[in-house]
Amino acid sequence: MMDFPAFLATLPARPRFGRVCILGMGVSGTACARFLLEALSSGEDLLDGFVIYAGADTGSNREAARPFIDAGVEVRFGEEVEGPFDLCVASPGISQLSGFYRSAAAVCGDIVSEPEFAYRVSPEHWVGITGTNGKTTTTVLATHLLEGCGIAARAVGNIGDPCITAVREREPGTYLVAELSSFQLASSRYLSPEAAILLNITPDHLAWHGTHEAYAEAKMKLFGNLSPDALAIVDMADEGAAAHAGSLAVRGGIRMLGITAPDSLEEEGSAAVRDGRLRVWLPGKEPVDLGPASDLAIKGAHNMVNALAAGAAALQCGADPAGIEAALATFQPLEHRIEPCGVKDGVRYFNDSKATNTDAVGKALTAFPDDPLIVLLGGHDKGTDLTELVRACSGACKAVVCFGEAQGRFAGAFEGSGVQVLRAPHLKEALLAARDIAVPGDVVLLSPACSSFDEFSGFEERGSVFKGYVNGL
Ligand code: UMA
Repeated sequence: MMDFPAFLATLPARPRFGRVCILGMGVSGTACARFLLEALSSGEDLLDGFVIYAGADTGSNREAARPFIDAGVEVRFGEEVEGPFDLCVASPGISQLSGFYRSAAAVCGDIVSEPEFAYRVSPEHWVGITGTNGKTTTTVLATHLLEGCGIAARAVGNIGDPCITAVREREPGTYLVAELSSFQLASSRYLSPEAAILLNITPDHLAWHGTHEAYAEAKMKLFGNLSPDALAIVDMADEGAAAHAGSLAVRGGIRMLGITAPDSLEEEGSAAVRDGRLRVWLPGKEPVDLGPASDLAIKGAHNMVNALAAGAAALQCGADPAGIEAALATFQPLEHRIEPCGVKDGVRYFNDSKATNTDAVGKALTAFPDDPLIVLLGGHDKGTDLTELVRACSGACKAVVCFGEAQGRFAGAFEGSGVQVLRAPHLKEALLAARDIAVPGDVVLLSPACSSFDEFSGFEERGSVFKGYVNGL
């Protein structure tokens, strides 16, 4: 990594922050603090000092704060911010409606998210990806496509790698492909990627945003500052995304690419799977063929949207179509997302533990249009309406196994649906029940529509344990 003065010399403009405070000492807060400490220690005149408001006085916050305390940085615990500050960088977990955020907003000239802060430091070569579902796959895929075409890229943001760290470490010309959550977008203002993707909008994170409208508005901030030659990519077949994209068309001056239903009319500014092939027609360019959809290892209608969106973003960043087609064919599903995890006695097993809501399960079912499916549903019940889930499963499954805390309500919802329903106390028994009724050619899919907290620490642990059980069959 180049030294700090050399890094500064690569920036189009020298940043100046004034007096800064950081809210939160998790991944985002720690990365920001590291960057600011380095800026301060470098002797370059970028800021007039900074204070860390770590949040509650917990063991983990104290531990994360220790190196900064040792380095002489002022660290405070508690949620009362005493200003004034010119700039505040707030961690995404801290809701704009919280007392902590409001207390900071009252005494700070500007309050931004960590990706916005990173963007202000280094605004070139960004791709932004948001949506309720599919962000991570699309982010990793777009990065994979750029790299496959010889364009340096790094997947950053909500995916877990903070933008500010990547900004500091990147060689000039490297693309930052940022997965951006609504929390991060809510406190962004100038962020202006070269390609901005909105995959879908369905209700989520109500507690943080207060209303669904506020959640959707936060997502739309991704498009707030697009330059005239940037590209807005929106799945127009998704009701929520299309409803909000209308305002972009009205605003004008934005190059838009709408992803449309399979075999819809091919026109400039659209992308779709047509005659089984991925077709992308960027505004002002020639239509491009990115190869057969059947070549992709990621399956399902939603993954076709992800592939079209990532392909379009890569084209926008200068990647060549042949390189994109080749890279699409080598991309493998991410862990816990319709991940193949074994074949036993002619039965194929898939781990889709990431599907913690009914919407995600509906999408997973489209990955198996011709296979007899047995789906494992259950875990910690989120209490959401199950009508749509039952409808989707009735059309696509030969059986469902309901397990965990949610088993009673889920099994009840399937009564009279015509689908065979089995019940099991936990994930392991659910898998064994599925195995017992499966015949060669069937698919057993863990796509639980629930969070995992009745039995596991998170969807990752649930998925890993499931794969272990499958291995043991
Ligand atoms: N804190 C408070 N008050 C609060 C919430 C948090 O004081 O109300 C403090 C905590 O004490 C702690 C710090 O803030 O010191 C934690 O910050 P954080 O919750 O924002 O989490 P980070 O560790 O900074 O991780 C964040 C994202 N987390 C959230 O958005 C909740 C990570 O996404 C992201 O990978 C990381 O930044 C790097 O960009 C995780 C996530 O769950 C994976 N995202 C949500 C999702 O995908 O659904 C949006």
